[in-house]
Amino acid sequence: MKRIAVIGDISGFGRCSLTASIPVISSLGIECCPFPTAVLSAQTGYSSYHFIDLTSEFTAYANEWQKLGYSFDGILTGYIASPLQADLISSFIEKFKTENTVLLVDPVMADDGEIYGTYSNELCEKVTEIAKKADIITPNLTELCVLAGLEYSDVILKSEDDGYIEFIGSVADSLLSNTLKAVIVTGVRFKGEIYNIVCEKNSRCHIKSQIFGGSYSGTGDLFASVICAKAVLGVPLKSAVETASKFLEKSVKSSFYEGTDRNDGINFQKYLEVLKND
Ligand code: PXL
Repeated sequence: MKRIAVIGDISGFGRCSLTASIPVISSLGIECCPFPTAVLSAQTGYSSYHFIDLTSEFTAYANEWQKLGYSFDGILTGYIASPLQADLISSFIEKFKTENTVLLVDPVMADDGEIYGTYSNELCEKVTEIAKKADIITPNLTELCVLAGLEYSDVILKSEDDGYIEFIGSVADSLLSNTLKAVIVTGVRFKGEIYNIVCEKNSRCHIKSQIFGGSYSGTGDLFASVICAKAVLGVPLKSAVETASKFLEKSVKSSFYEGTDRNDGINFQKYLEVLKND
């Protein structure tokens, strides 16, 4: 059986990070090995939560995995709690990534033109360095701007132009390298629809979805988990992104009509079957 290591927090409420990755990856017939970086009573969007930082346990946990001698078909990283944790994740990648491992880095840092409160400049720089080691990254538009060194306000000025999606694609292309084989820019709003833009060395395409309400907790984590699992299974990225977009559109639609609070995440549990359709 294929195996993916997921480095991330576990939050009691918010349907994000590990509570999103474990069901998605498992439902695709892949063993999901959680590497918990923190335990939270609820994700950080809630007005109050208890945060148990597991950074001091990181090395001992990784050492035990090394002793077991297991290897991974995929490694997935997302939300990072501190610069020290970023360094530890870098060393984890050095130890566990082989030439057969798909490394998907979701460069969680920012959204809607704003850097998250818990992400310092130092942490953003470290996330940018980790992203360079990845095979696939899944930034939203704000994170793409940070990675490419562009001002979000300059990019958004073009958001009414016919060539907007092509322009974002060209920015994403500029990040591709010998290591970084694919950049998937997620959740770009354009002319009343939401676009996921897939940029690979010799191809570029986009998949559109309908918009229901604003942003919800955990959608980026669910998306990255689907893409990592599908990549490990050898599914072409365009098809993986089509499946992930359909899965998210249905889950967001259900939550929107139910009136779910954005912090509580989306009703993805009802639609895990959609993931198997390719
Ligand atoms: O979904 C990203 C995420 C993951 N983990 C925690 C978070 C967030 C976003 O706010 O707070 C703890």
